[in-house]
Amino acid sequence: MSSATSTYQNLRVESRGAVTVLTVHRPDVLNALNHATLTELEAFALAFLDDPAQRALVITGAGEKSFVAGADIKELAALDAASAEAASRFGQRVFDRLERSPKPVIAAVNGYALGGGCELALACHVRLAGENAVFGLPEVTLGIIPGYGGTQRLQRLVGLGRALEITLSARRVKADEALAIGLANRVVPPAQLLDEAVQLATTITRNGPLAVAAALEASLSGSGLRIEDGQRLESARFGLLAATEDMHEGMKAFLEKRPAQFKGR
Ligand code: DAK
Repeated sequence: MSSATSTYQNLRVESRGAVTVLTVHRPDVLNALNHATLTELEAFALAFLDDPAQRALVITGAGEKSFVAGADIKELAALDAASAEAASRFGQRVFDRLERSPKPVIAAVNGYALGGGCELALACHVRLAGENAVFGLPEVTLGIIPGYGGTQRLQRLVGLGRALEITLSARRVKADEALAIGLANRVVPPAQLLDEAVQLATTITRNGPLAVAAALEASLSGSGLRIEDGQRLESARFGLLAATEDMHEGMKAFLEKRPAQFKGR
């Protein structure tokens, strides 16, 4: 079954051309992520990655108030030491699948992105924020720490000092500040947010898919490496791309002053 037509309890999936729009849909709890939703998110991610017709993903939350207001606190309250670690590893795995996607993943942050919701946005490649977006990691107010990669990804995006201040104080970061510190790529009026995210995703889908995948892979793998090793990785990816039909088509199309027709090979 294609990722665009599968049905889920807590997710809504819609296809806009080659772009999939995924809406986390638990409006009664501001789209908080429970285990069932994370399980569906993983199944969705695998189906999306497997679907050649879908080339980019936009993730948003149901309603006008919240992207995702965190992990579901009712479920968190029931965890013990062993189950908490396992639950954390599971959520990390699901978010890793999104981050490691060779197809771009864009968060359209339409309100609260707190705790696990902020971590979901952090696992996306690009974050567009509605003017009403509110980011934050309030976990320490609950006596826990972020468990879905937040202690690792936030510092890579905004720097260790800022990440520690945000994590330790648990304060909320509004859209303008998120933009200023690099947590959001852009701030957009709420009514235009989804369209703008889909438009950006569509722009990316017009580029060579193998090149997009290689740029994602080199950038993400490289961010944990010494620059020399990262550059070696970049050269290796460049070498692989030079053997593709798409590279020859891209350059030929430029010289012939026409749009390229990429085939992904
Ligand atoms: N979980 C469960 N229910 C939630 C929720 C959440 N994260 N956020 C909101 N809700 C529910 C509310 O309880 C309320 O339900 P009812 O009372 O109507 O039954 C409903 O959504 C509407 O929320 P409010 O009435 O509170 O709406 P307001 O506009 O007044 O406030 C708010 C919006 C977002 C400021 C507020 O709801 C809020 O503070 N929510 C909690 C935000 C939060 O603390 N989120 C972070 C959760 S901690 C780990 C894995 C993951 C994590 C940690 C460890 N391991 C497995 C170890 C991650 C942790 C987190 O994400």
